[in-house]
Amino acid sequence: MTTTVLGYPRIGSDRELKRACESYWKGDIPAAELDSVTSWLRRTTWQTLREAGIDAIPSNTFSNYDHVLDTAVLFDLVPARFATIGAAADTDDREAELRRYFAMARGADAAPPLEMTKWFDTNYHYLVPELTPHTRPRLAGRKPLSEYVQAKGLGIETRPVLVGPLTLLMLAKPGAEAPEGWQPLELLDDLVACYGELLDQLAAAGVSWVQFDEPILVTDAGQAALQELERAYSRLGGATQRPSIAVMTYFGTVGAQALDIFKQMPIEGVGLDFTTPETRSDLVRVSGLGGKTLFAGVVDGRNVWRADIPATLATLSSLLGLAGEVVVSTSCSLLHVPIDLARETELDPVLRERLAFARQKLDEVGLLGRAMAGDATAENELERARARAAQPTPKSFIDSRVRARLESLGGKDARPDYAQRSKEEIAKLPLLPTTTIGSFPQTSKVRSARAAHRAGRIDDQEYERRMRAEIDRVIALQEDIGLDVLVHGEPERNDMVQYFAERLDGYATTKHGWVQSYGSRYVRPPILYGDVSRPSPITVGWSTYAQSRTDKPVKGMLTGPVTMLAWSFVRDDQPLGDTARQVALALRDEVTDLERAGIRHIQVDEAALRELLPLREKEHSDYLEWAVGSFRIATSGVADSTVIHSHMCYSEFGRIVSAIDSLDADVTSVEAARSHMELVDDLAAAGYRRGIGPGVYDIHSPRVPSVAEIETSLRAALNGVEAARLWVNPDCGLKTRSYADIEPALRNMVEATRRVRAELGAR
Ligand code: THG
Ligand code: ZN
Repeated sequence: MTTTVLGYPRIGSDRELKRACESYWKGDIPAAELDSVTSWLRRTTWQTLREAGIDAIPSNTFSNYDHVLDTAVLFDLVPARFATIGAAADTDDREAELRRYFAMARGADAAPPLEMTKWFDTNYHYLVPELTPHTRPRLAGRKPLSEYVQAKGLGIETRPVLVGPLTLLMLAKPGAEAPEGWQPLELLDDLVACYGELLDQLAAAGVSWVQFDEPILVTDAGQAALQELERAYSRLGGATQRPSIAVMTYFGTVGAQALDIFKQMPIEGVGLDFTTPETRSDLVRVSGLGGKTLFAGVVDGRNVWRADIPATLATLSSLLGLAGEVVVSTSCSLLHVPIDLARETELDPVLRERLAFARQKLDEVGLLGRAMAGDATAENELERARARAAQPTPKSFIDSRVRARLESLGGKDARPDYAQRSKEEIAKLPLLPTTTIGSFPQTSKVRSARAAHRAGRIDDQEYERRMRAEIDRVIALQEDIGLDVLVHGEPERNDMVQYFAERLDGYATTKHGWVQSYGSRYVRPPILYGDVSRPSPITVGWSTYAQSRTDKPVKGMLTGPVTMLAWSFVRDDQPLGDTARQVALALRDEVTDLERAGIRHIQVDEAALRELLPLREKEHSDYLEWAVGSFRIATSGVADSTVIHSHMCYSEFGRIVSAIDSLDADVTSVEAARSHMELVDDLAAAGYRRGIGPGVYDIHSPRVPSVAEIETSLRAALNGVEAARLWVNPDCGLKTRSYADIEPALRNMVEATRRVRAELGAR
């Protein structure tokens, strides 16, 4: 049985892409040098795939920044504000091309960048194309062809990968100039014509297979567009001189209806995600794909666990009668996992032998292919794989005390009704209390102290001294600015999820396990492998120290259970909800310890509550139930006077407004500056009656908001919420900003609040 993967990480095993891009942006290297690094990255990837024995190797999976942006640029879907960027530039076409490309990604002087948003339910973010009725798609680039030609020059035949037309248009948004109600999908026929032209070009170069990625089909929106799917691929498939077409779907099941349409379409291959159990039963329901090739996504492309080889072989065998040919594949691109487990020499061997990163997944795909072909070279490995699959969960992963505690907690996850709770802590604060979301700028001093401590160049005592000095500074600054509820500033944390994961049992962290989050920004998601508990207090020391430096209340800062899961690789041997409740229990210990130590305000951030919402509506209520439930486990162990805060990093709450109310926090801060406080109205309409801190200014913009602007925001908010429930804060943490930006902004925020208070006749 032949083998393939849908894509491979492109950042390089030592983050070469990040370094090259960032150097290029700084002007330290010319375009030619960036291009030579990326050329090397592509070559290395293809060679890795070939050496691993992958038969059908994808190309055009590389990107300088984002593959959706690449596709938009390929078809000249470039908003007018970028049209002149680069064009006026000097003689070098390549410099000009890159200047415009990166301007779309990162913005340029007068041109704000394209909006960035999550790629389905992964932690990868893509740039959202902006289209209008005046957009004229045309084949304007050669990237898929060039990559194919580059590989061919190395003697490697590849399958160019394209974001499919349906997915591209459905992920795009109407530009500001588009009339109300106009949808990018109206450009489908024009765009498909351009894809057709591209197919001609690729066919002429000798391409035999092209991969069209259509993950949109696993969403409700995609399901509503099956007619457009059929129209697009009937056109593309109708051409006589063209490569074979494979339409790949992933991140879930597409359902029997789409499978039926696939069967009728004039295409040669279909990729399906077999990590979702319904995929196989749907395929059986439609009696298979006929003579088409099935790219069977049996190796999970987005988790870090080794495949269960015997079970996967059984799945593959069960597919044999359901398609013309079956190709062993990954469930999605390997973009979403770290590159190579071999680098992680410090992981516990018991855990390590259960993991597979991208490179190891290639071996799994290869083994499955050889085993299905009855290849004798597979026998020894198969023997080992069978033995491994038969092993029980290691004892060190199991903590029966955690399970017992969760069970005995029973219904004790509720505080007294919000209306009945003592408001004594709130009563101590002025009307419209001012606060921040938690983190303060990470200065180079703080960063180098952390690095020195990690490397053992300074001892615990010296590290603590430096962190305390930073806390002193941050507390004094907040007092000086006149904020009401202070924070310690989180100098001890780099990535909050990483920080907590390092301090919880049942969690492991990696040294080199980088995964692209967006552009040149990567994360190292920790690995949650076992029952989770908190061996000892994590933040209590820092928070109580900060509280000892001021008479104002200091807010404790924790990351919530849903966000911990959303930004980690999580065990797949039990429901996510069970895992979330375990993390919640560990956080509950921290929350109650903070309270016992005298902290009266405790914030549990759920930055990713909206992110983890399933792609399908029918799964929403289940998700929200455990998500809300775990937040309540984390926060309900406190006295009713303790103020529980939560924070969310976005304003598209549509489907989760009532869940936000159910979290049962006393105060919720959210991003709202850019949505002009509409959110306050939405929350009020949904019956939200608690404290609300709609961000009064956008921290992501380096511009310092004026006092008048913030006053306007506050007045807008006061239209939707009575003053007694309104909190005043920026819309997100300040970690990524500099003191030069945040200090004047916070001073203006406090001044604006004073003016509005005076108007209301309050202090
Ligand atoms: N933490 C984690 N996951 C996340 C976010 C996070 N996923 C979603 C969102 N936030 C993604 N945003 C970012 C923002 C900044 C960076 C990465 C993802 C970033 N990374 C540093 C870099 O690439 O240079 C490395 C950071 C590090 O040293 O750990 O700046 O906040 N887990
Ligand atoms: Zn935020």
